[in-house]
Amino acid sequence: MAEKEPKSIDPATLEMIEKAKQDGARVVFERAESTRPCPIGADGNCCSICAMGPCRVALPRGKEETAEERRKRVGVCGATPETISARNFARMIAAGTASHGDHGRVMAKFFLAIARGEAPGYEIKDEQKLLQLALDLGVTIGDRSNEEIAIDIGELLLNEFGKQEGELLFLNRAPLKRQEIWRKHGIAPRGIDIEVAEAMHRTHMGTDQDYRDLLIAGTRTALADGWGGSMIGTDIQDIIFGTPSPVLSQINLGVLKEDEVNIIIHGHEPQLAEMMAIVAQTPEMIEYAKSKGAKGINLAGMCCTANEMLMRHGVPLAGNFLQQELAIVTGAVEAMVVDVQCIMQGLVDTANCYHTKVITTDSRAKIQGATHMGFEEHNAPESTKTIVKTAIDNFVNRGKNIRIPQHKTHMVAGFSHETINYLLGGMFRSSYRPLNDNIINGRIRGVAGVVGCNNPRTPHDVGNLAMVKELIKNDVLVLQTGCMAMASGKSGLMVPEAAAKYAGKGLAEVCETVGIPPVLHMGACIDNTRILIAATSMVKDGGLGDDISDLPAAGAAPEWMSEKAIAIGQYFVGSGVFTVFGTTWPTTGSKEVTDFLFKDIEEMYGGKWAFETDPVKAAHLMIDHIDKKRKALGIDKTGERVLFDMAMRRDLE
Ligand code: XCC
Repeated sequence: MAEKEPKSIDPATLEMIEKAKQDGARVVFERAESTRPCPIGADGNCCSICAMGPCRVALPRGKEETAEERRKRVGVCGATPETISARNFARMIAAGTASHGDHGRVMAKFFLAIARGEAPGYEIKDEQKLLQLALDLGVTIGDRSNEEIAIDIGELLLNEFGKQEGELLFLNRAPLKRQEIWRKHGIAPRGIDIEVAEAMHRTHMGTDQDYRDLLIAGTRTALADGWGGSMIGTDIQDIIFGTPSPVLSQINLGVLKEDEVNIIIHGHEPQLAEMMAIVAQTPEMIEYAKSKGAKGINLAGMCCTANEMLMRHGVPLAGNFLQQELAIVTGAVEAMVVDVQCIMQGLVDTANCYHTKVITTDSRAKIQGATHMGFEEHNAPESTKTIVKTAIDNFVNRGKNIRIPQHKTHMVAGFSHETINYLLGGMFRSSYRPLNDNIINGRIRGVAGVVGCNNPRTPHDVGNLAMVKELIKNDVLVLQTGCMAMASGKSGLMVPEAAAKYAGKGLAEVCETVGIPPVLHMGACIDNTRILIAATSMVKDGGLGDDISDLPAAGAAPEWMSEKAIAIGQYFVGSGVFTVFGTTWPTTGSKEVTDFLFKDIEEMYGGKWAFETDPVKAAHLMIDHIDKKRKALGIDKTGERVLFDMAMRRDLE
């Protein structure tokens, strides 16, 4: 990043970075300057999996890659740069898959607890989705109660994690051709945990030392995330908490309120947050807040828990990943309540400069210096009340140094696959037909998923905005999740009026007719599976080929940072999608590995990776790919629209 370049495109973020400096509080933007990335590790050229190393196998500066140099570029065990690079990459996939998988497993157990009446305060909210899932999984419906059906479904899904052989059940949701590709290449995952465990074993010192084999196994692991752990998580969350439908809310640090108790919920698993949304609004808690001098309780979200709460309750979003510490810098946050994933340890240090309490709630994610208040699902209302009360009690400790940036933007979220289906086709004829038709007639050029994180190695939200604007200007409908969805929300791209302002003529016309924004918020990162299902529905609706790889579609994560993002990218590639990442690429240290991921893999799976740090150029890589697919489908030339009269119709019959 050039020295003078602003650290963010978002004025609220810039304002709080300044305030942090004045207050002597450390935040991620500053740490990213003092801790530069290790160039050897960044290229995937460092192996630290055994105690003979860590071994660095980078080509020394100024040296030519001669055959002799090449022979020297190995670890103590003789591992080549390809093996080291592929091993590191496969381990990233395994960690990402494990994280989403563990989330999905917790949801499956939670679902069973609800069905068995062991989690008071929760219920099955979406009966239709429950019954649909029962049909998909072959669970008997008959005249059984929802709970009885749910127990069977819960047991089946929980079994997906420990299953040792066969195939994951949700693979059969994919287009038939896709399933054949997976089987042909031996990458149909057997179970979720076994794929993660095997990836860890293969990458142990002295096991799999063929980079292609490692990457193929890595793809199978990633598919166990997309069509396994994540998909189970999304489906169950919809059944328990409700399938999202369009909801209007607001985003950015300006949603915090000076005269109320501000509680931020941050992380990924929504069971506590769901209860928090209920408990924080009870008269008992509001009265308690008033007794401490506050006007009420203001709940706001951060990262993916925020996306979950936004989609189902319209709870405002305080911001995305890089804004977590900045919320504390406002001086107005009583409690930062966190669960799992993407929670910076730096929160505690920032909070020490203010009155904010950082409260960890999950037994798997404690932070030294934070207050741990374990959330008990079996006693959820009471345990949530204790957390909310702790936040309220902290209101009186607020200092005078409070500044809430006056920036917030309206946004519409809640575009689940079911909602898109309904909006396009109506309740009784819901289908993707209108979308497919508009792609075929060229009003919509294609579809792009732009997802993923923020990364302080690239200016905050800049890559997302440039990419998304370029795509919609070129009539590409954009689907978003995670922190990138929030970036678009903050920039005003997620309201229906954005279509006329930013979208190309064709896309704008369709958006205006249906009444949707040109950029659709589909949820948290775990909900990238909604994009897989949407893509599958497009294939099944006909006219756009017979596999996901035939669709005029592409994916991207311009500001990624987490291992989960790599797992997601790899399951998209393994599902046939061209996927472009920005910021940095972890295998540049090995030409062979990079070539395999960027070229050769396409022959096998129909999808491949690309890396491009310029978001507009990256958008054009996606558009070029979309055009290539349109051409292959024979829909690249938009013919004259012919209106058929009755005589012409009769001639056709
Ligand atoms: Fe984390 Fe999901 Fe990335 Fe955001 S997008 S930084 S993974 S919160 Ni998931």
